[in-house]
Amino acid sequence: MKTQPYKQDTGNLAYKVGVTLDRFIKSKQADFPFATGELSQILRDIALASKIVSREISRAGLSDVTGAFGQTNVQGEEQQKLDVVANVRFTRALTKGGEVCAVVSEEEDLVIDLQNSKGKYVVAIDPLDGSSNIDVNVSIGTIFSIYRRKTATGSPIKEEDVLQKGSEQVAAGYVLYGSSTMLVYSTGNGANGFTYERSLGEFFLSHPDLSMPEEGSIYTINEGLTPHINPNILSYLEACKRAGASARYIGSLVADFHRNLLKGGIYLYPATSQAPNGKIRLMYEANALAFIAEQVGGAASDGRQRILDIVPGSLHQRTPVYIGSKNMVKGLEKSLNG
Ligand code: FBP
Repeated sequence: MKTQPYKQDTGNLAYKVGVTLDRFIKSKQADFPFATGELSQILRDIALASKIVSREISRAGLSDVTGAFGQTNVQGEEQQKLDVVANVRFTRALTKGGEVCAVVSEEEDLVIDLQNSKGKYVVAIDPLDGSSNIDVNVSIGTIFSIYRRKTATGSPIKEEDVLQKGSEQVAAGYVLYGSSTMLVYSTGNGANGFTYERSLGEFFLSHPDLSMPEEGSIYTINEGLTPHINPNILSYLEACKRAGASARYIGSLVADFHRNLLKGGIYLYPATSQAPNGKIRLMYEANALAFIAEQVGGAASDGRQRILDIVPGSLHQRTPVYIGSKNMVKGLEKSLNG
């Protein structure tokens, strides 16, 4: 039978739409030591849930998902309806995907055992980050960490499967629900960003091989905390100001982190006299962003050590967080520890 080779159309008629997240995951699968497609499936599950959550957020004012849900979570925080919606959407997607055996969520007191005897992975997730911004149409996000379980598949979930150091993450990332919805993730070979094309229902590679400037001119802290923090941090902030740095604070960790990743800067959530371990949760906020930060050439510290070296003692433990441009984090550690 006569055939002809496929000729790439070079005209603008059918302009290229770019690399979809799915194709990218497939193309990078070989980079991953345990490449059997399971991790790829988990990333797809997270992408699917984030598309649904992005839709819910974008139409929140038109549907009854704004405001409080009427319950408090283990942190004693009032759950927002969208917190609960996001928690259900991500947990359901990870369950249906079939590769995860347990989920640690900001919205759940205990580890969720997905009763999945073949699941090799544990996911820690902050389904909706930036709760104070949910109902005021300011950027919010989702943060996720992926670990391989330590014990044999099918055996009961043990503490060692869940309370793993951040350096044990096999993948991590975040979704930013901002002027556009973006997903940024890493499997330990650099980090890439994808933008959601709502009309096609697809994430497309928009920010390949992300890198964070080693130096920056943005500092990000809730200034309201300053009367209650270590004076050495105040001197560091004064030095930043004298060096011409600008203050930027959205109040959603994912959005503040993402801006500083692209522009250079440092996010600080220190210990305070009221909260000696700070506010940010290690397992499903700090660890994932620290993984990304290091993959793009930045740094993440609790003031004394790498966030990724912290040995977790409990699911919802908090940690002081200094994350962003490498030289700025180093400068902060120097100010803090003299
Ligand atoms: P949650 O919203 O998921 O609880 O996350 C914590 C957080 O909202 C971060 O996103 C943000 O950076 C910080 O707390 C804001 O804290 P504060 O209101 O004290 O400035």
